[in-house]
Amino acid sequence: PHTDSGGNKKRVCYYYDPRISYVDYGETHIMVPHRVAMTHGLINTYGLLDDMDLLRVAPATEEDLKVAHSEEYLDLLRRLTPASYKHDAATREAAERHGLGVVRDRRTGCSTNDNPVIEDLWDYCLRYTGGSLAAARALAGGGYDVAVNWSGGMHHACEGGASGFCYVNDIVVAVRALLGRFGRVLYVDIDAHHGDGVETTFLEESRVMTVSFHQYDGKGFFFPGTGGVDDVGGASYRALNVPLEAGTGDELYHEMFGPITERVMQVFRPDAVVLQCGHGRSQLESWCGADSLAGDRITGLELSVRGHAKCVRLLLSYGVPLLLLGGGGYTINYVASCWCYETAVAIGREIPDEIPQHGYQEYYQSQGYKLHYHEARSGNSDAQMKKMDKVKKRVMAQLDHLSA
Ligand code: TV1
Ligand code: CA
Ligand code: ZN
Repeated sequence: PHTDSGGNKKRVCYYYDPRISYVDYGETHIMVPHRVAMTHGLINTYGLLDDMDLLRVAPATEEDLKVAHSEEYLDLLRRLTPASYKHDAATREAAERHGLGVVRDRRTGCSTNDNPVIEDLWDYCLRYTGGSLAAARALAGGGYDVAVNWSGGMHHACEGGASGFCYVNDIVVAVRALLGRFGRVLYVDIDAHHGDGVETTFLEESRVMTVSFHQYDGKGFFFPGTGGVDDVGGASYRALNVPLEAGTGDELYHEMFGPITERVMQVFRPDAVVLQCGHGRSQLESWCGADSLAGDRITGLELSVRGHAKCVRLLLSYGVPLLLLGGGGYTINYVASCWCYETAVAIGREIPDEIPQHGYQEYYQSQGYKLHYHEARSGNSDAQMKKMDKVKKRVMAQLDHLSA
């Protein structure tokens, strides 16, 4: 019974480490690792664990992380603690040079603590990266068709530093592991932010292609400000960016996603695919709204759970090994609903909308205890559709360079 549209049962493995869900970015921070425990709670209560193998693995090692980061940065990460950050000026300066702690933005002059120096930082990094690495190895071993790590997907971390809540780039580590077995690896990023760290890392790697769909304002207000349609990774055309306007709903999103990924599959012919499933709607209004960015109200992308999961469905349909990773997502009950549903999609099971009784039940009250809390918003405006059609044509033309 558990088959995809092609009638094939997918062999799925899944990583979950309860230790990650106790990690605390700070009381006011919007990144809440507890959401992976909530996701796991839903997955468990829907009985999805019966249809997947649980990957229980040791954390990554420092050696594993060296394929993605400089030794200098790793040395810092390993020894950084809230106490050393607070009491040792040299450590504090080094941290801030690498994007950690309270950092002042040179352009805006604003201070941010996106990447706080938290308790057990190093252990956290080793654990979520260990999950992505184990998942990649499970695919490389040939025993699975889909591997899942909802605690991974930290796409902004770069070689020498932290960025956008990401300390270690587990995606880079996982992609390199996949390259040990697969000839070409495609990275698709549906997080509402540009997957800049992964894109930059693989610009010179001819066996990797990166494609990011994200909210983009052309003015650099919306983080990280990169990923315009003409950002194609120089002459290689293996970095593709699909900038979207705030308010983009299911219909418009899939006018872009389906045709673009289909063409990518055709011209790049990947042997494995990595999908970063950052939640499509970024709930940052309270901070990025009218008060801090005068007049520029950021509404985020407006995908429904089904619309978001359609990306998973489409990429599954190619029958190429698929690594599913988490990423952003800041309304934790929505994130858990979305990732639970996507896990069900991966194993090919329909699950009821009504959330079964379980320990985290109370989190879902505001959404009426329904998985699908938000139905597809009816269409975007004609003007927006036309504008996006132009972007699509540009992207398609860029893809022609790869087919040559
Ligand atoms: C501490 C406490 C940090 C509350 C950060 C929102 C906070 C944000 C906080 C926040 C917040 C950002 C910037 C500003 C660059 C800075 C996991 C000029 C209410 C993958 C990362 C977004 C997204 C970073 C990560 C962004 C991901 N937005 N409250 N910080 N400076 N940083 O804009 O792609 O989802 O918001
Ligand atoms: Ca993205
Ligand atoms: Zn994001």
